[in-house]
Amino acid sequence: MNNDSLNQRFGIAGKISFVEGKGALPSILVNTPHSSAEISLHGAHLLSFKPHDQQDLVWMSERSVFENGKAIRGGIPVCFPWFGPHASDKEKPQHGFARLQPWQVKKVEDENDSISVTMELTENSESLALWPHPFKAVIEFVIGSALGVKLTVTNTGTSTFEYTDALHTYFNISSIDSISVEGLQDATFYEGFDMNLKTQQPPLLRFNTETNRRYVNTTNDCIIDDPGYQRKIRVSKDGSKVTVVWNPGEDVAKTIGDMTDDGYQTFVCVEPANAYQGIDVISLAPGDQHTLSTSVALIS
Ligand code: TA6
Repeated sequence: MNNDSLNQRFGIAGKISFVEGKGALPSILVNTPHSSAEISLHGAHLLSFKPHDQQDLVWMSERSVFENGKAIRGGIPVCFPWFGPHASDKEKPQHGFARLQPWQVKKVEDENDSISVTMELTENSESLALWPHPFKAVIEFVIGSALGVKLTVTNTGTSTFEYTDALHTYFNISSIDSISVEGLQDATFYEGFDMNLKTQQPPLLRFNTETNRRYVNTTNDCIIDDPGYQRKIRVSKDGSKVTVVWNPGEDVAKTIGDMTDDGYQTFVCVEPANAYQGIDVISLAPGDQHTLSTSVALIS
């Protein structure tokens, strides 16, 4: 469906419009009494969520590529049906194919103070070549004073499959040196790909180097305290036992082509996930479904 047809079917004057976004990829612009947002149909990728009179809550890389088949750097990449590198085939795309494919808009609802947008991805020749399972993935964004994102995967095939997923949220921060993340004290984590389990002692996580922690068995909210922007962001989640916290730090940032050398200074990823064999892999029998959701809100 082109933007004209999408506008005719789902557009709402002053609230929802479909436009040609960066790289000519179709984008949805959302405007509510509390906030504005942009969601790309490419990857069902949230690019912006901006409460009025605030800096954007999500970060976008100045150097992000916007191209069919390529991943966008920033916002909320949807990682599915695997998180991180593929378990057995490193040639397969990191974080799965959901963020690389066009999604279909299914529903838009105007609830006065908030607007919800629902999009869907199902199996296709490219997905089946990478992952041989029929599925339906439905993502619902609720844009209002807070941001809600809900990813529901249904097994539409005839045999059980397993998958991992994440809502790989990049938060826009004033400076990585000055923020902290609360909510992970006593949680156990793997650092990068080191499989020695550690425990976080301090109540606050601070950043002065590359950080790639995969906290396992935590369902806690996290609070990002950003004194520079004078705000605290609460990140809640459901349907997830793993929280990933990532910032590449100075040296790794230089190796990431679609990020400026100093890009790492202004984001932190806090990612609700289901990940890791034996820890939090979702197994779905035919007809079953699972929902991973997150809610992002400013604490006043
Ligand atoms: O969630 C953290 C992580 O898995 C890191 O290991 C890092 O690679 C990051 O995601 C970004 O992945 P990407 O494929 O988008 O470059």
